[in-house]
Order: sequence, then C-alpha cells, then structure tokens
Amino acid sequence: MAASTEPRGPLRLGVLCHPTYGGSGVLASELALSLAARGHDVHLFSHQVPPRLAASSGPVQMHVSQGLPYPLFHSTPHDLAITSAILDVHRTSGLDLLHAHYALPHAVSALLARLAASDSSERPPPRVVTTLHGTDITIVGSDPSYAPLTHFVLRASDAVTTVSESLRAATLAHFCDSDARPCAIEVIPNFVDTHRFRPRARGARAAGPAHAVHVSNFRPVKRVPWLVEAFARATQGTESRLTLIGDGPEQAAARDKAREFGLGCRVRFLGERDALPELLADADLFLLASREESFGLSALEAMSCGVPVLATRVGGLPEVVDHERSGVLVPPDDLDFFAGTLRELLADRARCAAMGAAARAATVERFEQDHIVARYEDLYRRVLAREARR
Ligand code: GMT
Repeated sequence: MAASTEPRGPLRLGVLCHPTYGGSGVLASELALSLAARGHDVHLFSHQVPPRLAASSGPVQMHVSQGLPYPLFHSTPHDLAITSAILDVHRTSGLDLLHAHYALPHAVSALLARLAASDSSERPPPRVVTTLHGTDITIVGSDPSYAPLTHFVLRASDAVTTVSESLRAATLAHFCDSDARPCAIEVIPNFVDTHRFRPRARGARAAGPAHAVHVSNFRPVKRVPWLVEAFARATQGTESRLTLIGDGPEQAAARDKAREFGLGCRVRFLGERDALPELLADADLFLLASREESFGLSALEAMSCGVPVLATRVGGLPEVVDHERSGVLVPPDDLDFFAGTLRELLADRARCAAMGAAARAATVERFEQDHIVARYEDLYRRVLAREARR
C-alpha cells in the first residue's frame, strides 16, 4: 500500500498497546480493528496478542515483540523489541503514523522509532500520537521515578489525547502548570461497539433473584474486596447475586471477603471471559467502586448492554454516567452509603430497567464506535497534513 497524501486515502498505521484484558488493551484493539475495517493498513505491536484482538477475525497485522531474554537483563525489555519491530515494518513497507496507548513505555518506543527512522532518505519517519488512559498519569507517570520521562513524551509527541476531560485536567495539573511550554491535549472519549454490546431481547433476561455484575483487572485501585463487603451488607437476608468477571492481584482478597461474609454461591468468580456482552446483558446493575477511574470503559460496555451503573463519583465517571439517569454516583469513601444505595437499587428492578434503557440511549448517542473512530482518523490526518506543510 502506497503512502497516502490523499485527504481520505488509506493510512499505514502502527498501534502500540499493553495486551490487557480490559482498559487500554481493549480500546487499542477495538480501534485497530475498526481502522482496518475502514480500509487502513493497521499493524498492532505488543508483547502478547491482546485478548480482544485474539477473539476477533479482523485483518490487523499482529507483531508480537518479546525480545531476547538474555541473562544480563533483569527483565526482558519488550519496549525495545517493539521499537525494533516498528523499524522493521517501516523500512519494509512504511508507516505513516504510530498511535501509542498508555504513555509508558509505548510513547517512548514510538518516539524512539520516529527518531531512528528520521535519518532515512527513502521515507519520512512516522508521526506519533499518544493517548493517555489514566494511571499512566495519575499513578505511574507522575511517580518521581517516571515523571521526567512522562513530561518529555507529552511534549515530544505530535499529538496527545486523553480519554476524558478529567484526565486532561489531571495531566495539565501534573505536567503542564510548571513551565511555559504549552501542552496541547485533545479529549477523545472511549467508545463501544453498540451492535455487539447490546441489550437482551425484551423478556430474554434471566429470571431469578436480582443480579449485579462487576468487571475489572482486580487491581487495588478497583477496590474489589471493598465492593464485595458492600454487596454483603446490602444484600443480607436476600437472594441477590453478584458476578465478578476478570482477574488480578486482589482476587484472592475478594474471595476471602466473600467467605468472611458467608456469601456462598451468591457470589461467582468467572475469571476473564470473552462472552462479556452476554454476561453483562444478563445483569440488573453494574458495580464499580474504584478509588479513581479516568473513564470506566467496562461501565460503558455495561451501559451499552442496557445495564445501569452504580459507581463511585471519581475521575471521569461523571462524564460517562449521568447521575440518576443512566446510573447512580456515590461518594468514594462511604461504604455504608454505597451499600444502602445498592440495597435500594436491587430492590427496585423497574427503576434499574428504566435507567438501563436511558444508559443504552446515551451510549448510542455519545459513545458509538464509528463516530469516535472517525475523530481519531481526523486527528491522524491533521497531524500528517501539518507535517506535510513543514
Ligand atoms: O489503570 C488501569 O487500571 C488500566 C488502565 C488501562 O490502561 O488499561 O485503565 C485505564 O484506561 C481505561 C481505558 O481508557 C479507562 O477506562 C480506565 O478508567 C483507566 N483506569 C483508571 O483510570 C484506573
């Protein structure tokens, strides 16, 4: 495929991401698949195949870049292997633009590839767009051990986006207040495939007791043990159920909580599943008790399935969930309040269903995949046009 200077012609794109079951790994995979479906030549670089890509049939070219596990290295530097793989593809067939998801290490890998490719007289180096997802700013990127490098990538990238206004504000506060050089950051929210994540047909939702669901990577920031305790307090003496999907460091602690509160078979741990749309669409309510959350993509996927959200009022969640319309937002540090609200909602399934219908409508209107992917496409073309004018 030849490099495109046409305003609407196909682009040669490289997407870099962590191969995570959720979050940025999902967003980057869905974006890559959607861009490929729109006719672009898309390469995805990661150290494993992201599960969302593995579960699809789309024509994205996957480059699993693991590097050589030499004994001298404390851990294998996948990020350097990714840079090498990008250079290989660029030298063979050319890449117009690299889209790095999660600042570290991917924006660094992409910028290094841009630098390394800049001495070629054959083709211009790929431009670099960096999308910030959350903890790459709030926890990892702002830690003193990485902050100077995060500061660098924010300025060296050809464009930077965040997935919410809230994350944009946090990024500006952490990295752009203290010096005179501007930080241009555009907000492009996450999206969902509303055709695949859709409500069950009317009347097809499983009968039985009220049923809540949670999906996450079980990292401490998600507070899953806290959530299990809130569920236990909210549903004492009822038959309500909780389904937990995903896996991660706090799964054992969450199981301990379930045991401690004698929840027995009222709580199910399903692990990482591909059949998310079906599992989500079965629930009356989606729960998220995060300490911080720049967007909450799993909540959006639930909303797309017509399931309302009970979540903590943190980060970008108020930009996704309309309080009292598509869900309910509560203070992050009040377990009793969370539990009390959960009890009320599970006891009023008609209210859940009405909020679920509003959640579905809001998702289709504001977060539909084609609409948001077109915004990324437009950004890529603006970056490339700016470069062509230089
Ligand atoms: O930080 C994480 O827990 C993972 C991270 C990721 O990159 O996978 O999740 C972040 O990105 C998601 C996709 O944009 C957002 O929906 C999540 O809200 C965000 N997580 C946090 O901010 C804690």
